[in-house]
Amino acid sequence: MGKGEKMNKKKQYIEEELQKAQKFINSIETDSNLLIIAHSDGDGIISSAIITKLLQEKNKERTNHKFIQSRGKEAEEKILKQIHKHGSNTIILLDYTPNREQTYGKINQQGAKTLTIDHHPCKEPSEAKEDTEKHTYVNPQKQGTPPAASVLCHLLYQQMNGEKNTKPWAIIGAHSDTRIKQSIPLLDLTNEEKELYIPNGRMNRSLHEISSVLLAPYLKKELAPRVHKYIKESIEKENPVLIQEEKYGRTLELYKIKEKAEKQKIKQTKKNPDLEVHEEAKLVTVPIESKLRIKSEIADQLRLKYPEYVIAVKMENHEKCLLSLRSSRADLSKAVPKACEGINGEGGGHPHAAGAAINKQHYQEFIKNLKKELKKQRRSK
Ligand SMILES: [Mn+2]
Repeated sequence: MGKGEKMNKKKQYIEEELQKAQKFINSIETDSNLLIIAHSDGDGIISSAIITKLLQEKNKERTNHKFIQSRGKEAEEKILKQIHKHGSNTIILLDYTPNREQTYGKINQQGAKTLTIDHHPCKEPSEAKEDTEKHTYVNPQKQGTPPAASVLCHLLYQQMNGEKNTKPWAIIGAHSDTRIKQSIPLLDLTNEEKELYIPNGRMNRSLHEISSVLLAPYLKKELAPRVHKYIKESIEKENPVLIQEEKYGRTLELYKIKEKAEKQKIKQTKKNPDLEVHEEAKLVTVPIESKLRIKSEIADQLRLKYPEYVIAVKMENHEKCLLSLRSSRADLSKAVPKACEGINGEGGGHPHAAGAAINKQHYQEFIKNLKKELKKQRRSK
């Protein structure tokens, strides 16, 4: 099969998957109490802004938002609490799939129906994948790497005759998730749009800046709903650079935090204080200390510096070790959950980018397990 043919097949498959979401959204009653739960990164925030816009155009306006940063048991308990607090009967999960057994069951038992639009590999075995009357799951994993969640939301918006052009937003979401390559071919950009958004095949600088600002909710959680609001307004005004233009106005705080993080990041990346190299497993562990959430950015930087290795950047809170892992070769979406088996900790993500939260007492064991898994993967290649 040729490249173009493959892409057409993929497009068709994604379109079919999204028809399930379309059916779900059309079935929402006007007086429904909606709750959108999204990952608190750029991709999640943009996904939720696009879907909120769509719901508004369909006169389904009673919507609450909750942005979730971590994955695992505690996060999922928070989700259940939020649903209870708002008395929501319709839940839309974006860029985020609860992985614990029973979480969907518990939501659906409370009488609420769920729509999930995600692109993360789904943990096995999972009840998430089974569509039921109350539960719709859209995650096009079957034909190559799926695009970013915000691209899926953009395509859904288009399918449902959305009034605005959400392409630039989808590009920003994809960039913030390092999914540009998988996402661009699905956007059908005109030459004019290409020139505007990705001149010379790279993201336009102002879009790039917006993408950087989207990092702020990572650094300061309470900013996520505000960033969401700015983006929604920007989509409404069809102005992708609205946030950037207001760099000196109401989004100034975001830029300040971002700047501070940038400085710390450079310092930490250069310093590499107690960097530990586990040669046999091709693993580098890097402990850092910072009040800002910059570990994933540092992991990204170090991966570029050491492409042969898996990078694990570690930060600690009172009870847990929080890790951002990056790799160019190993499949972390398999190795990290495996390394968590039998210990007090949880983790997972994409093949080349994953995260984990491990109880402090079990950290050494986690590293031991991870090394074992990585060595196994290397042997089987
Ligand atoms: Mn994402």
